[in-house]
Amino acid sequence: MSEFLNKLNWFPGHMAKALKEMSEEVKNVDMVIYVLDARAPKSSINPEFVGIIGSKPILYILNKADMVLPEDLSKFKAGFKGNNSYVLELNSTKTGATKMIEPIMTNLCREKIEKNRAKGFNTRLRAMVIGIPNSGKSTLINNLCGKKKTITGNKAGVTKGKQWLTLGNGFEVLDTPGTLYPKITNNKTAINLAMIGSIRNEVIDMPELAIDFINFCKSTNFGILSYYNVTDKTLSSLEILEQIAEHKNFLLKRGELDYDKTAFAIIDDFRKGKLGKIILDN
Ligand SMILES: Nc1nc2c(ncn2[C@@H]2O[C@H](COP(=O)(O)OP(=O)(O)OP(=O)(O)O)[C@@H](O)[C@H]2O)c(=O)[nH]1
Ligand SMILES: [Mg+2]
Repeated sequence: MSEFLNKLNWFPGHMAKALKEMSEEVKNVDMVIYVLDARAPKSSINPEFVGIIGSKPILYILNKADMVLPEDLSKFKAGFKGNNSYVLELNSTKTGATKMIEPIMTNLCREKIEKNRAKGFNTRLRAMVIGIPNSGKSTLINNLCGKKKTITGNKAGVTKGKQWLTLGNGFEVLDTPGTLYPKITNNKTAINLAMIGSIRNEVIDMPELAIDFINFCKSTNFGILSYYNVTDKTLSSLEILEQIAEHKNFLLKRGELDYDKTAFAIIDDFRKGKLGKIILDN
């Protein structure tokens, strides 16, 4: 358990309920569309989904691909390819970005389609869209529909309940609330999920998370911090946070540095892509 997570609230009851509902709904679908966040493709895997998906075909979407470098993302693609699965990089906010999805769905479900065709009837494919909170499931569905039919927002927990949508060709997709899992034992995974906005801000110790992120920059790509004019590699992560606070003039009334405001600003800058195209997983 990561220290910056408040143990009480980060796996709320509605997620447990949603996971239960998904294990029921999966019986009614032909395949699953599994939306991952390209900024953390490995950390966006929810271990609870394995049992839910079973042997259904899976289309993995490496969503928010516009926020990372293609050459970095391509290293992660191989892990998602398989006999019964396909992987697609996507920017779901771009009009028309999802036009390849329907042919891929048809291809993944060709056995069922052929069986039905032999019996003389057409197949209207049904897919359940799943993923961690804030990965872009509802945005992807709106793109598929060609209009805004679901509510979206850049924070965890926007979709509250399941919702069926019909696409132009009669295919049906089920939007589901983003879900995490009861035990995130890997600290790095927890940090990444928090950074990409998959865990509600309210249960995160922001200064702790910002320090963890600065540690990540120091160990992988110090250049990220040049956004804040930080160039001295000998500084500790706390000293870097303090330098950023001074640089931004984030002070409390008594003239002390405002650690909370600074931490929130750094995390927000990352989430908005201002710090560059960064993949947090390795
Ligand atoms: N840059 C970028 N932003 C995206 C993309 N897809 C979604 N977003 C943004 O990500 C945020 C979350 O999108 P949603 O569609 O609400 O995410 P969700 O997975 O449905 O979230 P929950 O319902 O909370 O589980 C929104 O601000 C979207 O505009 C993408 O491909 N690229
Ligand atoms: Mg949603």
